[in-house]
Amino acid sequence: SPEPQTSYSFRGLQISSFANRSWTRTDFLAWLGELQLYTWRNESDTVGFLKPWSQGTFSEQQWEQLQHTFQVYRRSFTRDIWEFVKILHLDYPLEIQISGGCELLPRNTSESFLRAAFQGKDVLSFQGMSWVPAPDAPPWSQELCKKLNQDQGTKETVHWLLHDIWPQLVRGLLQTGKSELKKQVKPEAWLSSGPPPRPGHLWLVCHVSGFYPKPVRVTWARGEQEEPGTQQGDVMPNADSTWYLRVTLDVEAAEAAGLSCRVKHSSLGDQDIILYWDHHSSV
Ligand code: 7LP
Repeated sequence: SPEPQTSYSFRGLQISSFANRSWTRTDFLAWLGELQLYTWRNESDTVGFLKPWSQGTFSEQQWEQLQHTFQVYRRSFTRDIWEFVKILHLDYPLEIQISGGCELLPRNTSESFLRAAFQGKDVLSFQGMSWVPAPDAPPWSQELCKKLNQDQGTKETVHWLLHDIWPQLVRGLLQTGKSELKKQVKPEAWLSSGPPPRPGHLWLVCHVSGFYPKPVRVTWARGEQEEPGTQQGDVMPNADSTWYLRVTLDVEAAEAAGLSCRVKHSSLGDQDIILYWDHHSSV
């Protein structure tokens, strides 16, 4: 059952496309929990803030230093890949995705990861103090890791980002973004019937809309007993940055009486929303 979120994970994604020998672009995106905080498009020289609190508790100067590290990295990365492609005889076009993240754990500890994918498949990750090929990666990823592992300076920078900077950034963001991160918005819920799936059956739909944050549990039940065959849809975004979900049930018309839809959400505390099909006036 959903609980007020107590831990937030920080996630960064780099997407690099190399179309041919000369055309390439690299974009970065990063989130704290479900909120995107940063964007850095290929066309831009600087990292863009998507929230007024994106700088966390870093000073202007600390942020400049961090940004400079990333500017150097972006240039070097592109140059490196062109070189690797030649050495390893890889074919264009190629897509490289690098994802990294950090989770704050109890007792002031944290857990971080960094991994890279080539053409959508994992090729390597950073473990402890070195680059390691992914299980089932192509044979050249051994060679690639060997080469990357010779660069002590870069390994130290990666370790510093993963284990010092990211956790520090996240701790700051939890302070500067506090009110937005703690935001709770209650859902409304209503029932409707969909097109009958087959003669003598009803298609019951329970709509839940306007809730925040995203975790929610919606079930069809008879008394306390959850109905088998409940179909949960995908949680969809509303335009006002709240969420929407519908949960459906196919039942024999005669069995619809006594069914209810139950909504559990952190904003509701213990006060689940319960809607009874019997009370619902079908049109
Ligand atoms: C920052 C260090 O991506 C994701 C965060 C990584 C931050 C790394 C850095 O920019 C490059 C420059 O290094 C040189 O200057 C440094 C000081 O500025 C140090 O002195 C360093 O010793 C010196 O060498 C460096 O060029 C680096 O190689 C850039 C890229 C690093 C990198 N590696 C991991 C991901 C590779 C994934 C490739 C996957 C792939 C490759 C080829 C084909 C298919 C798939 N360092």
